[in-house]
Amino acid sequence: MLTGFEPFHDNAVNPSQLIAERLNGETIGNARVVSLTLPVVFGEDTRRVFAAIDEWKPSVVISLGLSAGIGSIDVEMFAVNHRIADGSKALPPIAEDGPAAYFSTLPIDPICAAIEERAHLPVRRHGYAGSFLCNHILYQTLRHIETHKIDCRAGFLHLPQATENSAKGQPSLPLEQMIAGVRIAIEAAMSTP
Ligand code: PCA
Repeated sequence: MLTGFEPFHDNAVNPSQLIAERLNGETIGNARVVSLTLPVVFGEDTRRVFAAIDEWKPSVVISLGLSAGIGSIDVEMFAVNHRIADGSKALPPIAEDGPAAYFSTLPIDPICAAIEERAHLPVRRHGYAGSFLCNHILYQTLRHIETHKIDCRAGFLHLPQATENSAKGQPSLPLEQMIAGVRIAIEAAMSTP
């Protein structure tokens, strides 16, 4: 299962949505991709993802999001238990009784190696997914899987702006290349024991 996010803030286009939609229905290796586009709204993101996991029973969930300003595909290592709150500088916890962090359960190094060697794209193994919706969806997805004892791997890839939609001089990657990179990441996630 692949998730992307709708446009948010001043990003008129979100490549994560375009990539999730493009790969929807594709067969990669022996896996069929099902995609979901999420609104950038705390609570609505998780409501839809939990329902989809429970209905589709995926063996792998890869969530995608835009990180405007990066020039590589960032494979996130973990999600932390905090989130941005409206109108406040405080970072309240996502789950009062939750652990400080959840580690991605994707095979991160094989994914990075596959993106670099087979898609020839810049890729980084990255610390964590921030304080906004991308960290939120990763934390909550991993928490849902763990607390319900679901047999499923999950993780997150942050993407640069698509070159087609970015201002001149801004870091970006062409959309088609990112689609190829995510396809290879899915293949690596599915084929790594
Ligand atoms: N990026 C944001 C939220 C939605 C998205 O695509 C983030 O990095 O949290």
